[in-house]
Amino acid sequence: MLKKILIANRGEIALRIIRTSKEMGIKTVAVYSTADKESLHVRFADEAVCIGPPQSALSYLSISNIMAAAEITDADAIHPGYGFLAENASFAEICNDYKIKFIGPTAEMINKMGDKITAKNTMIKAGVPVIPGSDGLIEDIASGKKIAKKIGYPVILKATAGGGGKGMRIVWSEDAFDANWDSARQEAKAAFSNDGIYIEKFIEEPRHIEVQIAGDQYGKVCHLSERDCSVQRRHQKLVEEAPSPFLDDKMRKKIGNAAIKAAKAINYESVGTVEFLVDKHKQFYFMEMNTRIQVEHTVTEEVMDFDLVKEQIKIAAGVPITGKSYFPNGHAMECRINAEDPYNNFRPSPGKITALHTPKGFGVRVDTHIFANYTVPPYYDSMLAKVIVRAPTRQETIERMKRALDEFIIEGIKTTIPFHQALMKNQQFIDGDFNTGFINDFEF
Ligand code: MV4
Repeated sequence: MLKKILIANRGEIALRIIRTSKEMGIKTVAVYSTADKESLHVRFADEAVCIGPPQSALSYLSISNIMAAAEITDADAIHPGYGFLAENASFAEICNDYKIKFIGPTAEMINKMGDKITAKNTMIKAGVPVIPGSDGLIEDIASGKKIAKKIGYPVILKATAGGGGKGMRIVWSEDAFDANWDSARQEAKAAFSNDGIYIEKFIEEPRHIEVQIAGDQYGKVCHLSERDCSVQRRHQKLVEEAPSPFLDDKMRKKIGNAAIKAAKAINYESVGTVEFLVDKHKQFYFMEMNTRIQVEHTVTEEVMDFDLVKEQIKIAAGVPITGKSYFPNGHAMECRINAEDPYNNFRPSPGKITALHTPKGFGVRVDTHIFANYTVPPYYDSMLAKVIVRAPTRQETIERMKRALDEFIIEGIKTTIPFHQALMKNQQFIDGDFNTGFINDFEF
């Protein structure tokens, strides 16, 4: 088993990893920027190393500073958490060169899923359904238009280096093609230094349903059912739940098996997530694969009664998995509480938390790094806490979530708690009748 893990992250996920490591008898090393000196991950880890000033680029994204911290503390593994370097293939490669186990997939696996056209071609070969579209990169405007006409409008232009919505443009008709082509290419070039674009049929009002998978070093892969993440705003997830209210057991089995096929196609090692778009006819299509532990892994943990970070560490240490797939028990839901003002276009609201009470009680879990008198720094992601509740049914889960949100007191800064309270009372949400476009129309 691993002896000492350096956690190349901050906030709630750093705490999450420390907790499981402790339970496994593994020592932990925290790294922190000067802005996070007083953070809980620094206090709860066995050792802590300062890796630079507040700006992420000079601290949590500084590979050389993090490798130096791993060397001086003699860590034998690095857990990247999510965000920052979690899907950085060269970081995984450098860890490998230093004989430090990167707790995640290999650089090659990250690259295969990081380039979207490569990922899509791999899925076609593996027999996983993909969205109809161009056969790889589009060479020029003229061939792009020809393909769009063949597919039929509306189409969507996507950056091969993209993900999360950057460099993406919906084109409703041929006369709008040129302008969208230019702006998609420019945005992709600026964001990824790669202006490669491909085309797909635009699926209207899809649901975002993702399957949690785990694969070991010996080629075994299992799924741990799905999460519905359709409630998003500007590609930021707000609420996630498991199981999806949209799927029955038959379809759950189908999408789970497709996810296993997807992971096996790249010999995937570690925990990961295969994202699907699901249209109103319940056709599902591979969208992308996240090669990391995700924010919303907690809802799967609750319905599966299974520690995903523990599994991820065991896989990294070379422990084989059973290869059996599992189905959910009851229902779980997560609300992401951000330091943002929901009445003001979700504007960031950093600052000092002057009073705090977190929800507690049966079926309630709060994963957070905040405490009373903590100052939320302006430099990082605005997520403060995840409220995760579980109950036997979706209806009871929503009632429990309402109760938990009512108990959550955060004073001194604005948070998204009022937004979630309103959402839990929305009839469409209660009925499970929503898709990725829902929040755009949600009157709040
Ligand atoms: C799509 C789509 C409709 N049709 N592709 C958004 C992020 C990126 N990962 C892919 N995305 C989408 N791709 C086709 N062919 C709609 C979206 C999309 C979306 C997907 C999941 C969750 C929220 C979304 C919000 C807007 C658009």
